[in-house]
Amino acid sequence: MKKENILIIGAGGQIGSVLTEALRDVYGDEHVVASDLNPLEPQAGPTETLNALDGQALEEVIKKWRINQVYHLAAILSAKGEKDPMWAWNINMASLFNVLEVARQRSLDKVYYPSSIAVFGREAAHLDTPQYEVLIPETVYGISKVAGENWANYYYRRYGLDVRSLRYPGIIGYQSMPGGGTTDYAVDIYHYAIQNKPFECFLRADTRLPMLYMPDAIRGTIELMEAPANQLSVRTSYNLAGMSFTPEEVAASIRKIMPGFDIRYKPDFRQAIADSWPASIDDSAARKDWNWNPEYDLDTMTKDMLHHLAIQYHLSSSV
Ligand code: AKB
Repeated sequence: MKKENILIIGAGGQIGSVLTEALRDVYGDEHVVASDLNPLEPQAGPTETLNALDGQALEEVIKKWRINQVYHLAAILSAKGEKDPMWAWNINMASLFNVLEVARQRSLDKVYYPSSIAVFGREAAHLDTPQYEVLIPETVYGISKVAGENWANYYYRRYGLDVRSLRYPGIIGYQSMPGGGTTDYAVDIYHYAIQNKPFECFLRADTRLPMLYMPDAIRGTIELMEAPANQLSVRTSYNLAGMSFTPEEVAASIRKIMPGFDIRYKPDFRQAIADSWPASIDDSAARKDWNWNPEYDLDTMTKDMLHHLAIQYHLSSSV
């Protein structure tokens, strides 16, 4: 077992809950402290109830558990952020500054900070959006991620703090539910399908967005964090891609297994957000620097999602 003491902030969230388990498999239950704003259920390793806006509380948790790596996953996502932009900006930026400052002052070894495809706006190339592209985001979430990436880069260049980051596309998994994002439909759709319920999609049928299956996202995150520092040429945030699809394509993929699946379309305010994002991402820098290589495509993901959800919903079918 490797000797690290890791703190996850936002461990109750969609990615945080799955990443906590994966990191505990690598580093041992006792070496991964799961923290969240809301109290977490008792679990295999230590937990803390922590508001990342409280810098002093954050520092105390870091001291208490002799933390040397922080994964800061707490954030207000794209759709929720648009309901109260100033609130979202304050949460996303103030929590990041607390993490960066305590990491700098206590000379932590590494910090992980997720960014997002939301950093891009309509001025960016829509297809195969390059690593180094104009960043004019149209959501407060995207603006906070552009700023956050630049602060990550600043702390690396100015103070030598080893901050690493990925621009996540929409993440799809059966283990947890997303909240407040524009890509959330791509998780919900599977839950409706497995329960034989018709699904109302808040995006248009032809809205193509970059997506990634959870096992790839978790593996990519850990691979980036374990890569030798001298191999990393990007210190803002790496583009990360898996697949790209539209709602009608994911519905067609589900119908290969569940032919009766019914989808309707009722686009809402999230359509404008999706329209400002790329349809596909060029992740060649991640592939070159630390050998990123996703394993799942749409159909293999659909098969795996429906299989696991059938078990979760106690369905006897052999999906
Ligand atoms: C969202 O939809 O806001 C997130 C993201 C792409 O960062 N899933």
